[in-house]
Amino acid sequence: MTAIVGQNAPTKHSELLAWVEEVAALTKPDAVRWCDGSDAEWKEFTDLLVDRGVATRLNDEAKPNSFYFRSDPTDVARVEDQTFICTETEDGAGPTNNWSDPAEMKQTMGKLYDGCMKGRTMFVVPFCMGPIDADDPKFGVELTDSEYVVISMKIMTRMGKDALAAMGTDKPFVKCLHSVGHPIADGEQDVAWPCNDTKYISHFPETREIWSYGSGYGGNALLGKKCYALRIASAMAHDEGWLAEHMLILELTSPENKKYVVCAAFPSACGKTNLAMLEPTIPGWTVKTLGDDIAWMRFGEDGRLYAVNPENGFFGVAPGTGYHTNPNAMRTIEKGNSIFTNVALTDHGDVWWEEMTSTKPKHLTDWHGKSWTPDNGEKAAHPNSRFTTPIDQCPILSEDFNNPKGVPVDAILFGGRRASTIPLVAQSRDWNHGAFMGATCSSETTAAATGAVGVVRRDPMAMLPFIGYNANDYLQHWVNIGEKGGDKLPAIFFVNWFRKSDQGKFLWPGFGENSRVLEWVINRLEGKAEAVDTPAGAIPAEGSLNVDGLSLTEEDLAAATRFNAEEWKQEVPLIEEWFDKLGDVPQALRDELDTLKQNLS
Ligand code: GTP
Ligand code: SPV
Ligand code: MN
Repeated sequence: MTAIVGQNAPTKHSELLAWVEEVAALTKPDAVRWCDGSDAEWKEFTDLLVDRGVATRLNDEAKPNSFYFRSDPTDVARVEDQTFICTETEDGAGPTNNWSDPAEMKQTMGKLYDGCMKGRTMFVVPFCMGPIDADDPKFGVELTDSEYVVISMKIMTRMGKDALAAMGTDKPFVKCLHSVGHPIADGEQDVAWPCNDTKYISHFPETREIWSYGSGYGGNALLGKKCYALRIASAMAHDEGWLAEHMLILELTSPENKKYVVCAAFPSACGKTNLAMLEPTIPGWTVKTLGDDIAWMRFGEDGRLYAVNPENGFFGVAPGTGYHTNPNAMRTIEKGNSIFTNVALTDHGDVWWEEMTSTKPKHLTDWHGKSWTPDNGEKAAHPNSRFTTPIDQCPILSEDFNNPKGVPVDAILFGGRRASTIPLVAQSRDWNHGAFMGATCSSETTAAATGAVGVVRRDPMAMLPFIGYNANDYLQHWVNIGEKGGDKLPAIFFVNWFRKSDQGKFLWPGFGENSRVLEWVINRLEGKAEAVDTPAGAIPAEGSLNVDGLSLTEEDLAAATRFNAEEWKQEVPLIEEWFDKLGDVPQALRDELDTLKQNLS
């Protein structure tokens, strides 16, 4: 094994070489291959996957250079139950994470990793999260036995030889170890989607390592994404005084040609990709995209917070995406060079999913590989089926996407999927009130993680599954950032596109119409919009939200935007319960809860 690793290694990074050798000795692959991220490599891998019958090449006229995968039906989402934060003390992982002692976890997983790559190749995938020419580039190397992961990492990160070269001989990097956990015995046939019923997604924030086993699904397997850019990076950010957040980044230009940057944190499958690429329905406003899932925010020399998207592609929820909801996502994927997972396949070799078009195709092959017709009563695409597509294909990508300094943030939105209580938009009084809004953020669970869907749970800053350390320390970190940043910090708002009528229909039309809320947010910053103070924050005064041309009844508008004291009185005990569960909540946030209670009484 040593010979294979040493001979063709395109680096002299001694720590990397030693680690590759160590992992190869443990996992025992048939070969080790260093990935360069080139187009030739992509072609080689995708050709191979198609030849093996693992991937389907889509019709070149519809989606050039694009590939379709069906996963094992049990491997379709993040596995939060099997996600661990392994810190020296249990307190390090806090009250919201699964904890394991690092040594114990390494022992358990070491046994699983022993020989787990037999019959496969181990790929060495160097990557950088964020621009490689940043002052302090954040490198990672993923060792994986999955070709699907390699080609996905090419889309999602700055992957390959440039990242490896920039790592030099001694730059620090996050060690990301991944195996599908499915060795191939001599003479055995591989399966289309190798994985294992035993899964572990383990993080060692103190030593900046990730060990993932048993799954090929996005958030479990593309380790640059949630594992690194949120769980490990949030721990780095805590130590280094910045923020790693589950946020989209968008740039908004007003009719006066003034630019603003808005970041927004919504839980998984709650509208980040859609808002990030929004096509405003109100005249004079334009949106450009910087990111749809993760924002790293650091203080600039002027004391403001600057946001960078560490990713290089979109891993978007397919169902619900169409020209009527997110035309810019459709334009992005139509340029091709994309991967589609667990959607349905048309008879013409193109992809389809629920609500992509208003009329359903007459016949499809569904995500299980079964023949599907509109009357069979089943969803053709899995609710968490995804497209993986390069960000530079987005027609409205901001010119600042590759700017290593990032863009100065004017406003932060927190949001969730709540059928009641939470108004369409509310502005916080100040940073700590905004941090309280974030800390108490709640949402109905979605198909992005395994488990029940539609259950309301607290999801602080939409980071519940992604905080790589103690959630109370994380919340204190937000309070500390407030003290450090003072009045140069972004204003914080709360939004809810998902409030429902008594009949169960969404009150607010959402999607492009959310531009009206963005306009109100900017007008608040400019002192141009009237608001009414409520215990939940400042909500639009009558007439201050632009509803020109919006087809919505007065009643629905009122119901979508209203503050309802009765609903909030029922919310308070739920927040108290949440704070009790957290235990050691920062005093500044407990004070906010007291203020809320006083204001309600
Ligand atoms: P992750 O990638 O899991 O982090 O999800 P996300 O937050 O990027 O969510 P995304 O934008 O992909 O939206 C998830 C689902 O919510 C899709 O089915 C969308 O069609 C739907 N959705 C997004 N925005 C809106 C909205 O404004 N109103 C309504 N009703 N649905 C929306
Ligand atoms: C999410 O679940 O929030 C996602 C998809 O963005 S995953 O990469 O699986 O985390
Ligand atoms: Mn996400």
